[in-house]
Amino acid sequence: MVQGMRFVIGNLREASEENLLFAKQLGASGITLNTPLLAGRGSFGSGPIGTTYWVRGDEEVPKRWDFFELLQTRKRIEDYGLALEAIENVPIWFYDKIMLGLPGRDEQIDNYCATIRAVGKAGIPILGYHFMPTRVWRTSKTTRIRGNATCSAFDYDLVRDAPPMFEREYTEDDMWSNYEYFIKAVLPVAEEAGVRLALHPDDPPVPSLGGVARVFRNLEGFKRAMEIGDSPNHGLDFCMGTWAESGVENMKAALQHFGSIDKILYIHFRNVIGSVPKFRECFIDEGDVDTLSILVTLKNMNFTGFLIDDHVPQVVNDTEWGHRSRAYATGYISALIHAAKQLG
Ligand SMILES: [Mn+2]
Repeated sequence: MVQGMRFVIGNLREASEENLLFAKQLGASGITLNTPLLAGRGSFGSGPIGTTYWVRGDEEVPKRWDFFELLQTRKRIEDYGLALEAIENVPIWFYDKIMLGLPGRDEQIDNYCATIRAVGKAGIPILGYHFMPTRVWRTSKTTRIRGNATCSAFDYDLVRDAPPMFEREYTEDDMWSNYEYFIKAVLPVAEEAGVRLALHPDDPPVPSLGGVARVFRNLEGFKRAMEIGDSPNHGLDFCMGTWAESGVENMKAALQHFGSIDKILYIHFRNVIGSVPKFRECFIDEGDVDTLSILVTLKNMNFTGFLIDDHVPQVVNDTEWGHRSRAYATGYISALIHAAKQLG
């Protein structure tokens, strides 16, 4: 199915009726799921996804996702007239040993390959992933912005000397070696399964956090990632926010480079104010990125992927997921796409 540039609703944990109706009502053509609540034990039936037990630390915690649940999830979404465009991120415990090069990583790789095969067989075209064993860092989650909304912010100076998160420190060489071991094992499986893997940048894009080097923080790192993992089934989950955290010009250079070689599979479309060592998140209409010009650039590149909102500020009386704020960001993105199609 070839479609033009479009927006979908992202960051959903489950394909609940409320979520799917919300996406449909905002005019989205589809959704993405992020770290969905899948049982991963071959459940053949009963009930919508997300109602299955899920106890972290319990022996029932799954190690992979299975075909039937993924298939039922896709069909459920399509029954609401929406496409399941991608799943972003397996749970971190599916591949923590892979990222850290620990004993047991081969078992995790086998399971990751099984997940890729299941995703492909279920007809889901993209699996997004990141390679951050220390995950996303922010030094404030309650920064006050416009109208007393809150957002997150980051100041590298406060965490440069943060204690290591693991028993040892991991250098850039360590992380490259762990990454190479992983991507070379899983990409052939993705090719066979007809699944495209999309790499999200390290957020925030700083050299190291918690004793672990962050190698996917700039153009050089991403070029190297795409060389090591050289395959038509490998590309970018282009997080505009994260790239802009390293400076708007760096973001534009990466967009130009990877957009022109058709490596951008989809976009996390958010804005940011400031850049490392210090930045804060913001409403989509107030950041450093000229968002309309980015849409025009994408249009002129004949970008045919999709855009989703990403982190959004917490506004008054919103839900924890942020329905109000996400509706605002998504409506803004929808209008930008419409405007860019008229311009350029
Ligand atoms: Mn992102």
